[in-house]
Amino acid sequence: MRESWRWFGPNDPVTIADIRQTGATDIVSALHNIPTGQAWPLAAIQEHQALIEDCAADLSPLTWSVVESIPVHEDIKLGRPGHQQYIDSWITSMENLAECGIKTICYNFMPVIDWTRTDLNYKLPNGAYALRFDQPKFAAFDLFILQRENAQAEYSAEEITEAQAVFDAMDDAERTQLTNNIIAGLPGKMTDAYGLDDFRQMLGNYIDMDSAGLRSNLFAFLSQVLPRAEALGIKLAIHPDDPPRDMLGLPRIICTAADLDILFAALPSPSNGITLCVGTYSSRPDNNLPEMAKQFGPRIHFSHLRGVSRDPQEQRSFYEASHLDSDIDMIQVVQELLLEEQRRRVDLSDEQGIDEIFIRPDHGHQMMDDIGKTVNPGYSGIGRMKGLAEVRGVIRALSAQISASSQTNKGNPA
Ligand code: DNO
Repeated sequence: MRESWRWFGPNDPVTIADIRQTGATDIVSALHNIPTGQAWPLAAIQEHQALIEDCAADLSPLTWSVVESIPVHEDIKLGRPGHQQYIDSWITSMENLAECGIKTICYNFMPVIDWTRTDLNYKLPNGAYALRFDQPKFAAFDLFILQRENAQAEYSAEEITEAQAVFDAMDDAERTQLTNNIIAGLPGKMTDAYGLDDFRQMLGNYIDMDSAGLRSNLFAFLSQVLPRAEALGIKLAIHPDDPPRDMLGLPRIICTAADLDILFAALPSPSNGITLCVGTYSSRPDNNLPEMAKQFGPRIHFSHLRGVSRDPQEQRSFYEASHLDSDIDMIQVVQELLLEEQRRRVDLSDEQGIDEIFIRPDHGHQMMDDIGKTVNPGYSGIGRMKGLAEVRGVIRALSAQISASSQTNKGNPA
């Protein structure tokens, strides 16, 4: 298992020198300044790689191992005429990354919005701050701020009344804050910042698109990308839709184990894989994370480790809990990932290196010296380091157990 850490580039307040102190060995990054749809030039990748990897000989080295993400142009998701140029650029970026030895690529296929939260400063009882998604607030945005056409039909009368009350209780500043959080506020988003009018227009492009249509556009994209990825030794790792369900009238197609079954039945290429984002998948109660880690083991190339605590009354609302204290059994998930790596080891001869799973502490609380600093929401320094340290302890303890029991089994063949 390789401990990685997301770095947003030279403007990230958590610097490469900071990351080195966390003990992470690998970096997850992207060229965020290149507009969606344009190919990433080799020289730009090399320059970014040098920022990460060049260091004095007496410092612990860091390696840019994972890309998160190469954004997928909306025209590809919409299957619009002329979208082929964007697929070609995506493939060129992938080829240039392979040339630099960067071979794990996370991406997503969420229309219009990427990940979404309603509160970026949800105060926890211990005084730290977490990210939160509040369903009634989201409905208030959809129904009364965005005033999306036909939105009313997607909510029950009770939900509309509740959303109205939430909306009425907010002042203008809170409404603006909520709007910004949803349409423009989060780091690493695949969409450019826009206003409400553009946002409405972008949503409108999907008015006739259902899940089947979006899925067939994903498969058309992948059927061009995967053969090239295979030839280059690249592993693609699709990130789930966060939160994992349809929203704002948009279809979302990577939400459950059943969605992944459909994906792999259609495109079994070994390069077709997933980012097991534990926090995202566990934002709905019908996803069993340890089971998914086991079922999709060989397809997991990258994993975001964090958990959520869902609201007992409204299971679509959640906050991002501490890495080991959430609704999911993180220890069991890590155990399954380690067992998967062990299977990979058995399947290969000793000389071949196995494809280790890259993990990163996903999101962290804003705590201690993070508070009062400008940090990218979810991407604090101390909060994430706490998450990484906790998860590292679990990995070390379980790895020791797994290797002890495999030694015993070797000594006592059945
Ligand atoms: C949030 C992230 C997402 C993710 C993309 C992957 O913290 O997990 O922004 O990077 O959706 O393509």
